[in-house]
Amino acid sequence: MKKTCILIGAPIDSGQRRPGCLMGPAAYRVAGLPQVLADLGHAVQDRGDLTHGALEEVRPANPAVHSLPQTLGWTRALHAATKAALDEGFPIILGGDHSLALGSVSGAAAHAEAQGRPLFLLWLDAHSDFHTPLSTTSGNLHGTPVAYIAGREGFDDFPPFPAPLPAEQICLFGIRSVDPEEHAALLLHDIAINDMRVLDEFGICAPLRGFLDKVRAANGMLHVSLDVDFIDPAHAPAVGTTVPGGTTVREAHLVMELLHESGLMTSLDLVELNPFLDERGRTARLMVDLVASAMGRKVFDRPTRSFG
Ligand code: B3U
Ligand code: MN
Ligand code: MN
Repeated sequence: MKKTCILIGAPIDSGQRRPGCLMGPAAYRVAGLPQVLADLGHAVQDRGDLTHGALEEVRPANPAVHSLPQTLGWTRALHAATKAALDEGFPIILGGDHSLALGSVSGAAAHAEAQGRPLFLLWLDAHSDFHTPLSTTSGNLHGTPVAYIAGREGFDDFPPFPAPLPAEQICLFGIRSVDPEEHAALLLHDIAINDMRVLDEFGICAPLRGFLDKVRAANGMLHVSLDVDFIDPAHAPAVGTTVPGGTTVREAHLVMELLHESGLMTSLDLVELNPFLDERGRTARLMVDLVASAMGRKVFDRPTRSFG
């Protein structure tokens, strides 16, 4: 199905401490994302880069937390932009660090609520990002969006999340770095955690198909949040928090191809690309190729599983 892709640049660095993610939107454009989508037959509207708007003075309850006013500003801006874009087409948010998902997913949730449809979340990441602003020890708010989305307490400074997603509607995929407090909190929630152990044993297909079947059965919307570190740093080096043991290029493409075949994905974040750490643009180009697979690029255009 051809879509109207709405590109929203989110040049955000404030959710972590290593500068460079703010160059992400420019790198995706330089790597040819708009043209790749157009060549696949989609309409493309590039809305340019957002700004975070006016900043309020807020002091975090946890002194480790930094850049809270900026993160709140981005959350509001991305909430509004993603919600509005969903009325018109398929938003692709070009990050920016993962704190952008505080806004993009809350915007998607508000849209889904207005449609009377449940929102599902596929989180493709080495990290579980399940800290709250109270529990984080790094103080980096890019480690918190899943907790916000799932309705954990500790987000008093943030706009209330529209309707926190029940655990069954969240699926973490590719996980291999979880802090002790996140680990304890995740055990209290019934979120599907497909860590690398699970993916090594069962592969990508079975767990992903299981989740997509749930989305389809519920007539749900599906937001996909793709963190560069989902992919092994050997293939995707342009990321601040490299964690070895990630997915291969082939597995990552397969995830994207299954998402495309499902026809279920309704919005997408591309996060944590730090072009300053890249090797001649290879990570940016890989991310663009993954988006192409998610949006319909195939080696052969034939029905799936026809091998005869
Ligand atoms: N859990 C750690 C590390 C981390 C989370 N997300 C990323 N890194 N990219 C933290 O700082 O919260
Ligand atoms: Mn992340
Ligand atoms: Mn990560």
